[in-house]
Amino acid sequence: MAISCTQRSESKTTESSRAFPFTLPKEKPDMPLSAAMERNYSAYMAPRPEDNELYSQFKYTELKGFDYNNHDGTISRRDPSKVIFANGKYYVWYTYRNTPTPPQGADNSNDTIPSSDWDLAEIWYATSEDGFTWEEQGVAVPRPPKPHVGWRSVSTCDILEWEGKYYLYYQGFMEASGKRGDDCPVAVSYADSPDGPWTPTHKVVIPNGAAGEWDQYSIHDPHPFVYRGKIYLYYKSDFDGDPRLVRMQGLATAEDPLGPFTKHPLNPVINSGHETSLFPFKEGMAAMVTRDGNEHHTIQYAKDGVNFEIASIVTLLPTAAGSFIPDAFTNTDNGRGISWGLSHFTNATSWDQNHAVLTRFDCDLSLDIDDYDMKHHNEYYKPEFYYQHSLNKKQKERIEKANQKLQSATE
Ligand code: AAL
Repeated sequence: MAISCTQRSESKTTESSRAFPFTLPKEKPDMPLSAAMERNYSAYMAPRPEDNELYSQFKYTELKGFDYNNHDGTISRRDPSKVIFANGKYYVWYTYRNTPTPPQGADNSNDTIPSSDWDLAEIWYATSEDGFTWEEQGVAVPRPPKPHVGWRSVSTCDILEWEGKYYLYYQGFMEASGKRGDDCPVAVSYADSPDGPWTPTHKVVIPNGAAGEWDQYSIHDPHPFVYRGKIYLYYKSDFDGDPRLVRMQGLATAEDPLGPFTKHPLNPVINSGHETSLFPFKEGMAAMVTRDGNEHHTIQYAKDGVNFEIASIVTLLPTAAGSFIPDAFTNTDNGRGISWGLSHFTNATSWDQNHAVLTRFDCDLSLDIDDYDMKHHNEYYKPEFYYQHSLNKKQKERIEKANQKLQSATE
């Protein structure tokens, strides 16, 4: 049956009043929405990534000032702390390994041969005027004598400034990493100045969990902040191992930097991540969740610092980021975010020369800068970038077998 123009335009109007509009609404439109569109307005800080303060690309710059023995695997620097600014310059602390050989695995390790890249390590530090060229200052926390915590290796540190004093938290190994697993608790040293001297407490400040608990073997990546009037120390644990390891993030809080720390009853508080870095953001905490787990390559946000939700999905996140966070220790409820820091590249050349190098990353996860060039999301990489991620031998054999099966079935 023919319909009049009016009816057609009315039906079109009716139709178009139900259709999603051409101009993307800045606020959630009052209309029935799919789950994806509901999420686009409820899960993220803006319907477009460009306007999402917790979305960013990441740019990397090679650092100057660190020698790696021609990358022969005998010198490694990794797992940098947060960067702080004091005495007119930037400071960073990190795991420093300098051994006669590259890591040889737990079974081949001894008092001088490291089992892993962070075995037989110390905590060293460096300073910089600009964050690009660094001057290595030397050891901050050496390995203490047996039987003190960390006698085998002290690694993966982070810095806390509290009531005018400085505290370095670090993993304290009592056996070569890899004997059973990457097993260690966390210890702490303190100083009146970022240049030291550092006094070890020789005590475990974040203990391993009880037998059968998720964090019974490893307390990794200690990451302290001053938040909500307390010390909020986030950490990672490797658990399960069926043999596949699961890596998730926990939280422990304290009123005093030397403890006692109380582990949060909701631990793990982040269901993914390895070398995950956080920063105060608005009234909550944001997390750069890298590498492992269902929600790796995301930036997450928790208004309360505990209950994290995905705030953006990103690529090329810095691993083991030690961000420059001016309000990390100010007990802020208006966290401004970050724009740069140091991170690392592990296995920087080849496994038989296994070592890590420090690098600088830049981003726009800051409420105080508006770097549009950090907000692109239709990212493009050259073909050779993709071809570096090629099929392995087993995958090629599987495909060959599938081809043969198809050919023989059709003969
Ligand atoms: C890092 C961190 C911890 C682990 C090892 C060195 O990425 O998760 O420090 O123990 O790997």
